[in-house]
Amino acid sequence: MPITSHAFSLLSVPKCSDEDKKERANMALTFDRYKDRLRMLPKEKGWITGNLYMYQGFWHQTMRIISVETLMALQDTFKAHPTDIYLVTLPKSGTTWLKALVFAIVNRKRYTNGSLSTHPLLISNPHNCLPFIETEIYANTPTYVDTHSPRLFATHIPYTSLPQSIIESGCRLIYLCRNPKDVLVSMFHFANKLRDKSGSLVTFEEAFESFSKGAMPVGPYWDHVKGYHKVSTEHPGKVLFLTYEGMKVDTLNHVKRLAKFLDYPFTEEEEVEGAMQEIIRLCSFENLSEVNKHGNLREGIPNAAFFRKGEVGDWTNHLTNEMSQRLDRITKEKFHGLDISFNQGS
Ligand code: PAP
Repeated sequence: MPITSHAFSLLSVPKCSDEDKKERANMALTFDRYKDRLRMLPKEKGWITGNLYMYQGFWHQTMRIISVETLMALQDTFKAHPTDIYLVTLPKSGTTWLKALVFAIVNRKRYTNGSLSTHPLLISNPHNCLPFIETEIYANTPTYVDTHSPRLFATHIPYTSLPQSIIESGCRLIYLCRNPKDVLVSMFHFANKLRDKSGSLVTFEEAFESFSKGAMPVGPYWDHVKGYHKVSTEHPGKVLFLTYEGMKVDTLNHVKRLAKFLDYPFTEEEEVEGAMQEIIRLCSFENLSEVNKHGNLREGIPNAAFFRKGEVGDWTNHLTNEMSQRLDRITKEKFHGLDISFNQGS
C-alpha cells in the first residue's frame, strides 16, 4: 500500500532547526511578495491576529500559515493531481478528527498484525499525519512533489478560491461542516488560547457579533458551507458532504462511507474482525486528546488546543436565547431551500 502523505518522513526524521529556519524564510518571502496586494483589501478586526482581510468574498488572517498570503501563493503555484483527495473544513468543524479517521482508514494495513508497533496517531497530532496545503507550500520538500497516489491533503480554502488546478483536475473532496453555534464557541476558545498581541477580541459577545456578520477566519461561515454544498449536489461522486453531528451519532456508518469514497473499502473479513471499531477507538476524542496532552505543532500551536470538549451542543452553555435565535434566523435565511441540517443523525 502506498504511503499517502509525508507523515512518515515527518515522524521518523524530525526536522532540524535549519530546515525550520528555511521554512520560516519561505514564509517571510511570501508575506513580503503579497504585502502590496493586502493594502488594497477591506479589513475587519481579527480573532487571533490584529486584522482579517476580505479576499474573494471571504475573511482571512494575515502573516500566518492559514492566511491570505498563503492562499494567494497557493493560487499562483499549487499543482493538484487528479488522484488527490482534499479534506475541506471551516476551522473548528472537526478537521482534526476527520484527518485522523482518513489517515487511519487509508493506512490501516501498515499498522495491523504487528507490522509496525506504533501507530503515528498514538504518538503524533493528526495535523502532522495529514498536512494542510497551506503548510505544504512552505515545506522545503513538499509532499506535492511526490508521486504517491492518492495524495491526501486538508485545506480551509473556500470553494471559489481553491487553486484552479484542484478544480480542473477533478480531484475528490470531502467536506465536513458543523453547527454554526458550536463552530463559534469552539473558535472563540481556540482564539483565546492563541491570540497574539495584536489580536484584541476578548469577550464572547464580540466574537458573536463578528461571527454573525461573517467576520471569522475563512468566513462567512454560511458562504463557505454553501459553496461546497452546491458542488456536492452537482457532483456527488466528487464531493462527499458530511456533518460533525452526523459523524458523532453514527460514526460507524460514516467510517464505512469514508472508506468507500476513498477507494479503501472494508472487506467483509475486516468488518467481522472489527477493523472499523478499532479505527473509531483510535481516532476517538478520548484517545487523541490523551496522546496530544503535551507538545506543540511545528508552527508553535499547542497540540492540546485542538482538543477541548469534542461534543455536540456546547453552545447551550455560551449563547443566550436571543443570540441563539439570531443565529438560527441567519442560518435559516442563508440555507433556505438547501438540504443542510445539523440534527444529530442527519
Ligand atoms: P482546526 O480546524 O483548527 O484543525 P478542528 O479540529 O476543526 O480545528 O476543531 C476542533 C474541534 O474538534 C474541537 O471542538 P470543541 O472546541 O467544541 O471541543 C475539538 O474538541 C473537536 N475534536 C477534536 N478531536 C476530536 C475527535 N477525535 N472527535 C470529536 N471531536 C474532536
